[in-house]
This record gives sequence, C-alpha cells and structure tokens, in this order.
Amino acid sequence: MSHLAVLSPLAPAQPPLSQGPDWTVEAVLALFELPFGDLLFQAQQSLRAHFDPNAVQRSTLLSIKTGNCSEDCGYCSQSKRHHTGLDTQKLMSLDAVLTAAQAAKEQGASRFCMGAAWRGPKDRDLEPVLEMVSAVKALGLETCVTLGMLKEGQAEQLRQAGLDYYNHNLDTAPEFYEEVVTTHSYQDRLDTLHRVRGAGLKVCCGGIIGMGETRLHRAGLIAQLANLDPPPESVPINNLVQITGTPLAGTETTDIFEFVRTIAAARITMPRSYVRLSAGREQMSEAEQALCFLAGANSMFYGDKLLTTSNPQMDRDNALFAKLGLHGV
Ligand code: SAM
Ligand code: DTB
Ligand code: SF4
Repeated sequence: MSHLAVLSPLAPAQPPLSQGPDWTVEAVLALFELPFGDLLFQAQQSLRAHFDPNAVQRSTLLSIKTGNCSEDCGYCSQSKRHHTGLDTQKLMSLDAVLTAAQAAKEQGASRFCMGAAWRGPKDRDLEPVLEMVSAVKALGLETCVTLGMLKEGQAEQLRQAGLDYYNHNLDTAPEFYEEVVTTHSYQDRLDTLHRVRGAGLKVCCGGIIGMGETRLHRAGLIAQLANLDPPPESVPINNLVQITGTPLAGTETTDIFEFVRTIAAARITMPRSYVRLSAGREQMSEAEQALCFLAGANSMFYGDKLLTTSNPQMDRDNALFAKLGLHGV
C-alpha cells in the first residue's frame, strides 16, 4: 500500500483511544536497571514535559470507618484477623467528617480522601457515604473515597453524588498478591477498577513497596498500572509502614534507592498521571523525600494522620517545601 493510501480521509488520524500503552515487565525492569542518575534524568524530563515540576498536589486523608475489616491484607492495621491493638470506630457522623474536611481545605489541601475498612460497602453502608461525598464536594474540595470492592451500580451512585476519584490499589504484582492477601484476588481488584472506570470516575490506583517483593515484582506492579487503559490519573506509591501484630511486621526494609527507582518508573511509564509519595514519609529523612520529588512524585498526603498511622506534621512539610522551592496545589 502506498503512503498516499494511508492519508486517505477514511484513515484514522489518531490511534483509537482504547489503545493501551503496552509496557512489558521487561521494559519496566530495564528502567529499574538504569544507572540512578540516568533514571532520574529521564523521570525529570517526563515530569517537565507535562507538569509544573515544582507544584505538588496535596490530599488529606480521613478514616471514616476504622478497623474490624474481614480481609487479611498482611500489611494492614485494620484487619480483624491481626492483633494490632487498634481502636476501632464505626462510621463517623456527617458533621464530624465535614469539620475535618473544612479544616483540610483551610490548611491547603485540594482533595479530601475518605477511607473505610470494608471488604466492600453494603448498600446500606453506601447511603451515608453518598451524603458525605456530596457535602464535601459542596465545600469546594475534590472528593475521593476508598471503600473496598464495589458491586454493580455502586460506582454510578458515587459518581452521581459528586465523587471525583475512587482509590483502589493493586498493591503489588499479580504473582505476589496471594503472598499478601488471601481473602480476595487480584482479579477482584481489577473488576472493581473496571466498574469505577465504567461509571466515569477518575482512578487512583497504586501499590506498596517493602512487603518482601522482588524488583521483578515491583516492575510487574508498575507494568500493571501503566497498562490500565487509560492509566490511573493518580498513582499512590506507599512505602510499607510496619505495624506490630501484622504478618508483614519484621519484613526486611527495602533500600530507599529502590523506592525512589519505583517512583521514577511510575513517572516515566505514566507521564500524565500524578504520582503520589504516599505512606511511609514520616519514616524518611528530608533528603530522601527530596529524592522522591526529583524522581517525579508530584503529589502527597498532607495532614498529621494517614488512616491509622501518623504522617509528618504540616509545619514540617511547609518547611520542607520552602527549602526545596516547592508549592502546594
Ligand atoms: N479497604 C479498602 C481497600 O483495601 O482498598 C480501603 C482502605 S486500604 C487501608 C487502602 C490502601 O492503603 C491499601 O490498598 C494499601 O495500599 C494502603 N495501606 C494500608 N496499610 C498500609 C501500610 N501499613 N503501609 C503502607 N500502605 C498501606
Ligand atoms: C493509599 O494508597 N495510601 C493511603 C490511601 N491510599 C488510602 C492509605 C495509607 C495507609 C497507611 C497505613 C495507615 O495509616 O493505616
Ligand atoms: Fe481491609 Fe482494606 Fe485493610 Fe485490606 S487494606 S484489611 S481490605 S481495610
């Protein structure tokens, strides 16, 4: 066929939107194996092509229902199968949630993320959450919830209530998932992500580093995320916070450079996504966090608490931003 035929008016000018980026695990692994400076240079180029490199999006988290979860995720303080001594809490009142959201807004967060320790919401659980979403949205904040697996129709209800993002992490490579969780499967996670997309919600989906996985598993996680079609708008990369009483407490920690490499691989493979430096910041030095930002992280959790564990105090984060010339958005 001649080139002219390709230019015929019937030929599509753009590849179809459904075409995925198709990252192989080997190609992601090759990124991990680059010299550190080369990897960070590539990540910076990618960041600068699509974002203000000094702007960091800030989300504040609130646990709206804490602990007593049926699932056995090996990292989690909230599973009823682990003995972590956590104070459990039933679903919070709308008023208490709104007070926390208003404070987050005044402190500079642009998104408010509400988390519930459920395998998934029952329909009667969802009703009050829908009210919370609408009310938080009315404050002028972006809204995000993470409620576990969704049944048919629930994502649509959330969308109608004004939800912007649904967080549901793949957490690790498919081959390693069963080492960490046995009460639901990787396919269950993918099914919920599919429902969330189908309802027109934005996707927040990432994982955890430091659970005893190999570099190949880390590359496998990044390939899975990058090949979601389209990739998640928001990609949280958590560094395991070891919690006494969970099966993963005592796992050998992953070298910080490996964590930074994971952030860089996410940045390069998902150039238009916000990559969030998530759990584990409190255990990092300022210099280690700065490396994560250099590797292309452009989002973080802001506020003194994550869900059940602590996060750096806001005045410390503000001081770090001033030192690095970063600004929050
Ligand atoms: N139950 C819901 C679910 O599993 O999707 C929502 C809440 S769950 C706590 C949300 C995410 O927090 C998990 O997928 C995991 O990535 C992260 N997470 C939980 N505990 C963590 C820990 N100890 N260290 C790092 N990340 C953690
Ligand atoms: C995500 O990827 N990390 C956040 C949010 N999504 C829901 C949760 C981190 C939890 C860290 C452990 C805790 O505080 O319980
Ligand atoms: Fe439950 Fe979510 Fe914790 Fe798993 S990660 S135990 S599903 S709250």
